[in-house]
Amino acid sequence: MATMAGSEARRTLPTNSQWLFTKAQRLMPGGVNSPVRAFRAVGGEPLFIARGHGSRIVDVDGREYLDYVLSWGPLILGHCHPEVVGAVERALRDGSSFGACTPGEVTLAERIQEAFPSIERVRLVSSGTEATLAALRVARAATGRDKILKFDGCYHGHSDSLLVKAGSGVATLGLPDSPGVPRALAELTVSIPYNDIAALEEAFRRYRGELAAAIVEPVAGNMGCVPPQPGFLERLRTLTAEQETVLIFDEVITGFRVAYGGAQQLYGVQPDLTTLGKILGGGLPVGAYGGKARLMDYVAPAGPVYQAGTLSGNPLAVAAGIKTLEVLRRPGFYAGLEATSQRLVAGLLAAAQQAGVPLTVNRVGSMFTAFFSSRPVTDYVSACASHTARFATFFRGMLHGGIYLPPSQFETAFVSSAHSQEDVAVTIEAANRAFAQCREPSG
Ligand code: KE4
Repeated sequence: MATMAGSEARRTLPTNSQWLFTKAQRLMPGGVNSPVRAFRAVGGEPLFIARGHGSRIVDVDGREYLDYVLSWGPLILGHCHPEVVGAVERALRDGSSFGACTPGEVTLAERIQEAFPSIERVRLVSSGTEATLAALRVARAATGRDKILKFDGCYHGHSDSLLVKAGSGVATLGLPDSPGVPRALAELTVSIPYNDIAALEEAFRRYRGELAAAIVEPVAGNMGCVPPQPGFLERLRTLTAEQETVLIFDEVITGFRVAYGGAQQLYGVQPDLTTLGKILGGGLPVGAYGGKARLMDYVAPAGPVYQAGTLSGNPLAVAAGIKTLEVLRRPGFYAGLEATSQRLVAGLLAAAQQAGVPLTVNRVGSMFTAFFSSRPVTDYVSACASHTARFATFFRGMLHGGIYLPPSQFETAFVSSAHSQEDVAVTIEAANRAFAQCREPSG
């Protein structure tokens, strides 16, 4: 009979991540500082990351992974890019924060205007959530209207007006998508299906002259990657212009990602306001909102719309952002990223086909999502029809194979300039093994 000592010996000691997660759950809600990190959509427990370098991260147990989360998009240059590290180190030696004007924020604002001609004025903030909530406030002030239009499956941060899900029926008043969001506020948000031009026209017919703003991810990233169908953004632009509704492109993900000038450069549709984040901060906390001067000059102290922030334009984040954009502007940067991303996705599709696993991959530049679905994914409903259990199996198989994917079917994976051809080959090899685990049991 096994003695206590023997059975104790057989029980594996918790990993450092497991030990830390047990402790973290007593200290932070769900043990995390942002919900998706908790791995609840894929099972298992989250890894605690010790460091990153280039295309890779290392967890607190010394395991190394190829990283396709890249901090949810900011690290288009990979982890610890030497020029970005150097820029932040130099800035830190002069001070971490002043709460005063600095030359760096002027430089970054210039870079933003150069990249986004639609942005005549810009305000730096510290997160994408701040950027979108402020942009909505400007639109409501400038139009004197209260209602806003968003799209099912698009996420714009956690401000109350945007944590709203579609009401029953198309183009009906919204419902809170989280406890704590007042129903009266949620009813000011109309949410309609993405890529649905008929629903778009119905919304602008039903709420003619009432919509302060329409906010959209010009390439959706938060239901997984879903590109705009031909004509969708153009129709949205026409309808918003006709009714003097402020068109807001939420380019927190797509800005500097799908092109240096974001989705508005890629698709040739210019919004009235743009929100930015992620890559703009090179891995440090930054957000921004900007656009037509006639709108942005409503913002205090130029105008009456109040918005403020202790760390807005933080010198370290600004230094990281300026350097990151400098590297992005170098000849051939996006061509190289496109070639790597194209090769990776082609390899994943081939591996899935080889394993007989139905897979649809949506990709725009270096953002992509592998949906476990045999049908096209063009909106939130078709995204939700994906086989999420099979995605979770694939995720765990890839993690076991040293590949760190976003821990949710409804998130977007990212490629960086640090991902090499060898990294792609290793990833596809791991996918061959992981897809084999996803196959329907034979018989
Ligand atoms: P932040 O407040 O998280 O900086 O940005 C909010 C936001 C705004 N707009 C878009 C299009 C976004 O994707 C985001 C945040 N993205 C998520 C991932 N899809 C951040 C990761 C997380 O929530 O932990």
